[in-house]
Amino acid sequence: MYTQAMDTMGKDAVDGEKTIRSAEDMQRQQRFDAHIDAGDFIEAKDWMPDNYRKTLVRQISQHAHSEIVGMLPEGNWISRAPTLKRKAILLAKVQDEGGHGLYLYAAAETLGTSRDQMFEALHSGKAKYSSIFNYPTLTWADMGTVGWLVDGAAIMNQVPICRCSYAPYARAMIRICREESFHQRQGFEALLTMMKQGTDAQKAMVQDAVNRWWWPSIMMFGPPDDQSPNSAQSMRWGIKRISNDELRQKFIDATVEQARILGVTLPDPDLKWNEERQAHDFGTIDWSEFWRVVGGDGPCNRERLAARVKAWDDGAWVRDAALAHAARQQQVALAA
Ligand code: FAQ
Repeated sequence: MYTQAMDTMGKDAVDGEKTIRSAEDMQRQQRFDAHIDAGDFIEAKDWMPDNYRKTLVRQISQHAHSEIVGMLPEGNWISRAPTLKRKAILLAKVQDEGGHGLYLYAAAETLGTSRDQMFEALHSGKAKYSSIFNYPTLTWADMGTVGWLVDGAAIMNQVPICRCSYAPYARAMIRICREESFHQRQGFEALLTMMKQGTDAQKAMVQDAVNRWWWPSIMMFGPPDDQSPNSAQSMRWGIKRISNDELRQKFIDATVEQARILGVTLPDPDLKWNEERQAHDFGTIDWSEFWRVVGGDGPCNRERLAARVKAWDDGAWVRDAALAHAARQQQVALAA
């Protein structure tokens, strides 16, 4: 009996340690929950639950990859922009997207995931990036339409992320949103110029681009709320502030009026104002297309991934040279 008690005590000491550790964890968890409930920001050095960290890395890396892959459909048109002004605007926009990717990779790095790990995940096809960038940019009107609709959808989705509970992500998003706003406006202005001053052929080109980009743009917000596995927890944690469906509806409502000003038709016969809901009803989204594209079988998935892998491989000598230079500088500093 005594011996057993001794044994039990020994075990208890070990279990006791566990109890103390989990009690500490519980306290940390309670403090974390209280911060989230109060709408406070979480900083990189603060304690956070593992799943909160994982969810952030998943979303931020997915977002960063979207910006970087998103440079490709537009980069395709830099050498073919119709005027010097349009070329300068497009160059600046594509450079901005590169910058956004870098802020976001840096935000994900604060969570303990290295850039190499994120690139490896992208290049091996494990990591996701936005479905929208797997569609081709066939004409110059696609440049205006990507700015108007794709950047327009991106801003609608990203403004609430400026209030994301993870502070480094929220801070990155403030600057990104300012730039995205310019991107959306330049797209709208490029289309307005074609629609108001262009030839019939140019107007038809705009309408064709809008027809092709409309449905993929409204898919950007992600699956419907009742089929979105991550939404409930991300909303609870304040990572997402507004749901996929609510953002999609806000985007559609805002875009209808802009389409009227442009003089283009949105390719949805079921799109109409619903007085009772004070919102537009719209047609059924083809979610099988969305999941096919997300799963790797969109029109340009293979091309996009191959371009990123090639850029990575072609850049190996630059990374090697930078590392060799840094090592040399260190040697010089040590010798001095
Ligand atoms: N494409 O449970 P949810 C831009 C995945 S940047 C591909 O609802 P969540 C700038 C999702 O990851 C555009 N995959 O997921 C620009 C999840 O899979 P997982 C990118 C998608 O995270 C403009 C699964 O489906 N913006 O455009 C998509 O709660 C012009 C279930 O979905 C951001 O990334 C999709 N569209 O909500 C650049 C913003 N939708 O990860 C160049 C930040 C969903 O479990 C030119 N991200 N999935 O394997 C977000 O706000 C969220 O991650 C959502 C998805 C809303 C995209």
